Amino acid sequence: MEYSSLELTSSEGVATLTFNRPKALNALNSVLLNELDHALDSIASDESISVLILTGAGEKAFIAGADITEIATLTPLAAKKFAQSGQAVISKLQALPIPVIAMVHGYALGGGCEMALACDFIYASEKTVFGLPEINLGIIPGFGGTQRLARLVGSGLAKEMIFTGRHITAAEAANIGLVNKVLPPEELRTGVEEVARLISTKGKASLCAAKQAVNQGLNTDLTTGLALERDAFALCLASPDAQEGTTAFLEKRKPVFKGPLHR
Ligand code: DAK
Repeated sequence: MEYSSLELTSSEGVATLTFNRPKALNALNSVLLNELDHALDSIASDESISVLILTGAGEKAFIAGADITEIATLTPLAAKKFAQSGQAVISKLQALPIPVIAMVHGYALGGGCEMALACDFIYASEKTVFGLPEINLGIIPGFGGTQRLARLVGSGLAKEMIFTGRHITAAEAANIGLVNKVLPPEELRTGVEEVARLISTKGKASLCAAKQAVNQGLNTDLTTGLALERDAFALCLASPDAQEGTTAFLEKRKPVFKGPLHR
């Protein structure tokens, strides 16, 4: 499929998906969300991709939110469809069986902040501005912001951001645990690619199991989470990568993981 609002590239197991509507600060409209849905399916079925990086085109923004021009024209029925397909694609992103890193610069507002929150972790440039400004439009976040932000930074800080709609800096975002690492703009890509390459050398089955255990465990109590971890651990041991990892350790050499990922 040809994309008009996305760009997908891949090199040595690391794919980069770029939101590409720079004139509208990469705002999320239905065309982009449909393309994202398609791109995620093709990434999930591509055994050569181990890690995905998400980023935005242009200097000014990762994503400045859902496309307000489109939201303003939605009938209630169209709004429901937009909400359903938007939430489904963001959930698909979160459930992708490979690690996903958000490489964020400039504005990451509303749906853009929520897109980053659905990734496994976020690296940001010093010039990033995060915020959930939906309250200023008389609406609330609808791509999981009320849920994922509260789980990540705690309900008090999440409510303060959502109730005020205020922008926060990258430094503040790192301080509250929204962002893992803040880098100067010119070092962001290298920093993200470095960690992506490191992760891509690990076993796919164990990465997938670890991601699922953390994600599913966050939605349950500790006892159930520990049971999930036990099962995921047992499944990992059935993978060729576990054989390779333990054998390599005993033979005092570096492991070479070749997958496959049980998708
Ligand atoms: N949508 C559409 N166009 C946008 C946009 C957006 N979110 N943000 C920026 N643009 C466009 C601007 O209209 C402008 O277009 P032209 O006038 O050049 O044609 C161009 O991008 C450049 O923007 P500015 O001229 O405004 O640039 P500035 O540097 O002056 O300001 C800014 C940058 C990011 C501070 C400002 O553009 C801004 O405040 N943008 C809106 C930010 C915002 O409010 N974002 C939240 C959107 S609401 C739901 C799911 C999701 C959502 C809701 C429900 N359901 C599933 C139920 C999510 C909602 C949102 O994200």
